[in-house]
Amino acid sequence: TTAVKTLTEEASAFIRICYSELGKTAEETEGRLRQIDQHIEALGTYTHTAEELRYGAKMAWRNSNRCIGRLFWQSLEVFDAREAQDEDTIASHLFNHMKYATNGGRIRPAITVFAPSGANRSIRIWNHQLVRYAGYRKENSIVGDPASIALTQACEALGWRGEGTAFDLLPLVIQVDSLKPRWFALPRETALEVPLTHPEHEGFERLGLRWYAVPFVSDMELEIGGIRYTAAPFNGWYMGTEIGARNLADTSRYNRLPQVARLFGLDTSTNLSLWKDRSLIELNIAVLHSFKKYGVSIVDHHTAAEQFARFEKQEQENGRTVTGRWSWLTPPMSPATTAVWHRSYDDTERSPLFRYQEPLY
Ligand code: HEM
Ligand code: NRG
Repeated sequence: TTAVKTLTEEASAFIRICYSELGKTAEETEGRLRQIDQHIEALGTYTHTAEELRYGAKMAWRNSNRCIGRLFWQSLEVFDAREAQDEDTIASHLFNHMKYATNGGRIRPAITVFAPSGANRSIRIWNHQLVRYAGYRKENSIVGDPASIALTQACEALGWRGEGTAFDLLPLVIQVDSLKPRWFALPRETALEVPLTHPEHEGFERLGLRWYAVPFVSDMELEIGGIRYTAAPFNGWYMGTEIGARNLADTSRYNRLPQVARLFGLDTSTNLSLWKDRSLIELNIAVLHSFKKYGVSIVDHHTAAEQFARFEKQEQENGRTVTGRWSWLTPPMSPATTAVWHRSYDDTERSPLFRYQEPLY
């Protein structure tokens, strides 16, 4: 029963909510709706004001059902880069965003919004995240991040060469329209990284583990009022388990639990020793400890779940309901110790929102 909505309908649904939350008068709202109708009539599309873009991006974060970090949705910094046309200008906007957000470790949530897709134009960032490690398939093994193998091959096909370590930083890959994409190596100061140490085990640093400071998701589309922003990279800060319980632990990612278990002398010959569980704890302690020691913002999953409960309360107080996806909101460690586990969530998708788009490689 999902009727296809027209651009005019989507625009008007967005403007009504947005303008009411911003405390605009009925005259302002109706005037803007008439103006948008005329634009769509004449041009087939319309252009958001800077204020609509700013608030629409915040609403999209607020509507992100899989995100546990939504308490801070109002503090999002929105960079309007809709005028950027060529790859060099786009890259320099991205580098500026990265420096602003990284902020020496005191991470600031931000989004940069590039021109929306239109009749014969589109801007796409090929990277899943602006900072991520390459992955190389060897004879009998994989070096680096297995999740990056396809993008790494695409970068190599464009002429990029990595050093071949387990933690090579991939370049940015930017595509404008259907031109050949161009790649840009990350300037050192745009990609802060944290070497992992353990508060009680000196030998831990010899595992040579590290992770980058800021998750900048760069391959999702931001849709506001029927307008599709195909390049709109955003960042917050990490929840520790994303790194310690998934990126470094999953067998289909860095798969480092066996090494951690050996370091701590755990019995890996039987499930009964709970060596995976104990290794997960030690690895996650190392992640939180190292980020703190390095002065890089991070949140543990217990605090994040408490903050999410405050978000739910705050939304309720403002007369709004919260949508969410339980299977993503529930942290991958000790899930039943958080309140999220013991509840259910309505996974209805509301616009403005972030959605996946087809990879171009
Ligand atoms: C997903 C935490 C900021 C939008 C997630 C996930 C976590 C998380 C833990 C699940 C990731 C996974 O399991 O792979 C946080 C924290 C933030 C934050 C701690 C700190 C401020 C943001 C911001 C935005 C955002 C600034 C957008 C403006 C999203 C979206 C997803 C997501 C769209 C789903 C991603 C996907 O489907 O792959 N967040 N987030 N988050 N977050 Fe947040
Ligand atoms: N799990 C992914 C990152 C997904 C988004 N997480 C955030 N977003 N914290 C990973 O790299 O582990 N954010 O905008 O802060």
